[in-house]
Amino acid sequence: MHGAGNDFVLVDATRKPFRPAAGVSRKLCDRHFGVGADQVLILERSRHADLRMRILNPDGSEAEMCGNGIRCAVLYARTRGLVKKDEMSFETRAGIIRPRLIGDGRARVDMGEPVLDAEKIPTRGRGRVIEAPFKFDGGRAIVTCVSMGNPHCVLFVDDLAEVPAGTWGPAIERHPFFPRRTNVEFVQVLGPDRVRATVWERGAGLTLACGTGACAVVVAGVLTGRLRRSATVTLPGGVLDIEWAPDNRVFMAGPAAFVFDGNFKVEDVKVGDVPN
Ligand code: ZDR
Repeated sequence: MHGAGNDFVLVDATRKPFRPAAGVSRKLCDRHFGVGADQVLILERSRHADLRMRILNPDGSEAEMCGNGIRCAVLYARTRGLVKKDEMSFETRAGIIRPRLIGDGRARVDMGEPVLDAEKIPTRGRGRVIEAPFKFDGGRAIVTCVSMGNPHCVLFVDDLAEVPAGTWGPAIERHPFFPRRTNVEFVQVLGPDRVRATVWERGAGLTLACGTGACAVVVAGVLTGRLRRSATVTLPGGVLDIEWAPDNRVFMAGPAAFVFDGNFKVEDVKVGDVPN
């Protein structure tokens, strides 16, 4: 499945458990030696919500939340009859998330409240990290940090085309200021309710879209006086509509789509095939 080009191998583990060994997500996500995806999503039964969603990055790390993934998960669960209602709840490491299908393959998701407390994001900063000067291997920038369950570091730039996202991204992702590493958003403001962004994802690299990242971008844009509370974020793979509501919750709306169904045997997933 994919959401705005952020693509996933979604494993339905509601009937048969799927607890992959380390390295399996790297193999499945590999576009040459595996299926090819930005993340592996695992759907499971939950005692606390309609379903549980786990998110594995290609490097094997487990993410707390995935905004584009949760839209795919709600579409999958509804279409395949796992849950027989348009609005449902998903247990994630970032808490209970509530997506709702709004027709035409689109979903609107209550992404919860952003976390701005520097230590909780987590960062090694104190208070809030808003428009903070930041030096890293290969450059310097002004950054704003937000957690949407997972950590994000937002950089506003004058011209997105000029930004070396492929080298700045990994340098910032692995900077010791971020104890659990971070996703990195490069953002060009086009107007008070429009931005263009590129995302370097923790554990995944450059992707075509990032749902939690789009939310973090709008929160950072509001906090720094650049954006209104409702804005569209254009990513390389599509457009997401984000609203930071007066009750402090962030809502995201965007597309989700099936690509194909397939089967693989876990024993055929030979992790050692994938070069480092
Ligand atoms: C960016 C993301 N694909 C989404 O849509 O929110 C989430 C994937 C997880 C991310 N790479 C992380 O936090 O490690």
